[in-house]
Amino acid sequence: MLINKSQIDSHNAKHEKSHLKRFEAISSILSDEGVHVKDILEKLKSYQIAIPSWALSTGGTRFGRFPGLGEPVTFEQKMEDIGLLHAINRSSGAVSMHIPWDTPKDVKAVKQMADALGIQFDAMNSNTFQDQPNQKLTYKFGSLCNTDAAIRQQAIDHNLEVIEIGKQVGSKSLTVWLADGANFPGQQHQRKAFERTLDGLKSIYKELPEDWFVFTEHKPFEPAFYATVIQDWGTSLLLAQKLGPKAKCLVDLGHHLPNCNIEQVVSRLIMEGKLGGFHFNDSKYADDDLTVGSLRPYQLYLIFNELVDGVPGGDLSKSGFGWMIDASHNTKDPLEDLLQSVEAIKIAYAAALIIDRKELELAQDTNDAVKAQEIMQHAFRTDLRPLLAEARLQLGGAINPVEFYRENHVRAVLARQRG
Ligand code: RM4
Ligand code: MN
Ligand code: MN
Repeated sequence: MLINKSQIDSHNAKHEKSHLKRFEAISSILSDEGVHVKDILEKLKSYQIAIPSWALSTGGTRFGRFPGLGEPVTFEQKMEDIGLLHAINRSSGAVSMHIPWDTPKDVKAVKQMADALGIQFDAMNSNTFQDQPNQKLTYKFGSLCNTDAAIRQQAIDHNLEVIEIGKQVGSKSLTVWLADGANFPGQQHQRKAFERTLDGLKSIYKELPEDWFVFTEHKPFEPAFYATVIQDWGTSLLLAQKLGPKAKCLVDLGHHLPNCNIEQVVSRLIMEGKLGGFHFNDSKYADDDLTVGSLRPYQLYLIFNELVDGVPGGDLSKSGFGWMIDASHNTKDPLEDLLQSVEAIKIAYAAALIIDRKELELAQDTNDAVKAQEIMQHAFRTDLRPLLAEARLQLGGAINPVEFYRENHVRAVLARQRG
């Protein structure tokens, strides 16, 4: 299914008047506050968030999955769905591929399709956390950390294959998330498991193209319930430091123990030049993979505050970091959920851009906690949705993405086409 311009135009025509009223009101308030609205619009317009190829279908839990209608089966259909999202919100112009879930039969054709839809290839994701049909050796006791050298080699070879596919589509990075770890105390020699993992990553690092990065993604538990090998950002940073300048750390928001100060982790990683990118989601407990911003929008905003502060000019599209949504939308239409997630990310970004940084610094330097909180919460509580809508409008997207999706019965059309 393709979204045509007349659908977008008729949606926007219906909303334009009320949008303009809201946009002009907030623009004039922001200008009075010394904010350059045009500059913010440009930043919002150029900031793209990658959709992982596995997020277009309804997720599940280990207890069950309740798939919806019209879900994509082939990688081409997944690309088509990302194209739909991008046509609606003009902010989802990138895909993050997972191998082997989405190994394309014809890489060239997939690249052509992406080009036609205006979609870039973000980080590649390897998978050594499951056994695939016809796989020689099992990852039951880990991949890169495994005590068996042949299994470690199999995992290394898989990652090298992923890089090869990535090169063909124009990706520039590889994300390695390992399920490696132990379920029982004493099961695994902690230091040796780390050293074997580091050795494996070194072999992968050696084969990285010049202009590529490798990201390690930490996670404190699950599927290993006693200890994972890359359990937190400390271990991830250690690996990145030992590997070299092309190794960085990927922060999945759900991969932290409750109450972890993620914005501080982000700040430290930027400071060390070791932040690689994000997997956005939200959670109450751990790796819940809920819609971004559905539970802790303030935390998300604090993370963007660190990003805007840490990236020159606050222009995140030029940061080189990877930006991906990693959510599961168990009971929602995945496309609607992704539209909501992208919106939440951009709201947090916009709010971080309007923080009065000079005043904030002054408050911090004079230990004025009250003033600092006023400044931070003022930006957070300013309704910036009209800016997002305006950015979309300028790029030919829909003023109200979810409403557009529903008005045009996108899911019903997909269901009719795909069954
Ligand atoms: C993990 C992690 C990875 C993702 C897998 C499917 O929890 O978030 O990024 O590839 O799930
Ligand atoms: Mn993730
Ligand atoms: Mn996860």
